[in-house]
Amino acid sequence: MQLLPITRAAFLGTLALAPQLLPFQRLPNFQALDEVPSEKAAQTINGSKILRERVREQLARDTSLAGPLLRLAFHDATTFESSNGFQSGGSNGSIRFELEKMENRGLIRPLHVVEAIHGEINKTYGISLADAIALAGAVAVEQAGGPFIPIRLGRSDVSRSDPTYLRKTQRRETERSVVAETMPNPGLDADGLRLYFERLGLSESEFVALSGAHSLGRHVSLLGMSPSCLKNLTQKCLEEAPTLLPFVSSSVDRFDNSYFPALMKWNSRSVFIGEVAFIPTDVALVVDKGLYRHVVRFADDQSLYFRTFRRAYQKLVENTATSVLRY
Ligand SMILES: *[C@@H]1O[C@H](CO)[C@@H](O)[C@H](O)[C@H]1NC(C)=O
Ligand SMILES: *[C@@H]1O[C@H](CO)[C@@H](O)[C@H](O)[C@H]1NC(C)=O
Ligand SMILES: *[C@@H]1O[C@H](CO)[C@@H](O)[C@H](O)[C@H]1NC(C)=O
Ligand SMILES: CC(=O)N[C@H]1CO[C@H](CO)[C@@H](O)[C@@H]1O
Repeated sequence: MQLLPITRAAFLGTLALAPQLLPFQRLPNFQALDEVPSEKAAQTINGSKILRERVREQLARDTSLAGPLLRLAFHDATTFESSNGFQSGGSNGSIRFELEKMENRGLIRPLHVVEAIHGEINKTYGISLADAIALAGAVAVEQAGGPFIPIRLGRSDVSRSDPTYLRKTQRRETERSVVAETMPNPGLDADGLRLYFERLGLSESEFVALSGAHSLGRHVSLLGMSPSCLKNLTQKCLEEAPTLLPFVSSSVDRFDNSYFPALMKWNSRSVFIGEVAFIPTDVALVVDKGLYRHVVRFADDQSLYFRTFRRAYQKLVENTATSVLRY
């Protein structure tokens, strides 16, 4: 039974995190799974293994893919909305149809990588493109030095884009707390972030952990762009931007907790202008006392950060998953 060790590992992964994540589902009988892994589960195990391995190979060749692959998975998943039996968006491969959106600039490259790998395996293993995107994001984290993240699969692919606006706009007192769009607005303040991520089932510590992914990858700078691009900033200009600056840390291709000490350094006003780049939601984690508590904890304890990030990633991408097991 070659499948046995993988089944056991996948199951133990599920078991360890089961209390928070599978509140309404009965856990499968471990013994039964070991003895008779269903044909479909066996296929999924094989398919996810192959897919993870292929993504690892790509990342070994080009470490700068880690940030974009993780961003791809985030952007496919965060559009989820669920209220009163109505559900839309979420991790369902719709990102293919959303590349024109400004916030999705730079995602063509990682999408092509995932599509190419997915195209090789989907006929045999029945893994959707949405599953492949979510798995690739998890592999990017692991390969860049972060935690191993098993995830539930069984997503369906859709053939259109997700809505840009939420059905229900939410806001608290402040002007910048208004949550109207399915993608997070980079101008959200602390209350806006709370509202935005509450919708996705994430706690404060979990969304602060997710923000830590800003330590991975680069952001587009307008420095060095051609005059014609500066006049008309098209998607092509953004895709091919010559200057990509690190966000908050210089270890741009490493998944680590360096984001949090960087925020603390900023808080103590000891960061030089031009040294790092923050967006307003980063700053929101510093100026809000409740959120800043988590920044300090994660700066102090990388393994706590990894565990919290893993849980947050699973919650985010599993909103549309249907399998009971994690792969
Ligand atoms: C899964 O992979 C194992 C080992 O490579 C193979 O023996 C088995 O037949 C595969 N099962 C399916 C359903 O693809
Ligand atoms: C397999 O994936 C490729 C690329 O994502 C897609 O073009 C093709 O239609 C898929 N085929 C099946 C059978 O799902
Ligand atoms: C900007 O570039 C796009 C794509 O090349 C083009 O369709 C559009 O007309 C241009 N806009 C202006 C104002 O030049
Ligand atoms: C736009 C769209 O069709 N979104 C779908 C994404 O997938 C989830 C789960 O399958 C559906 O609930 C959404 O409606």
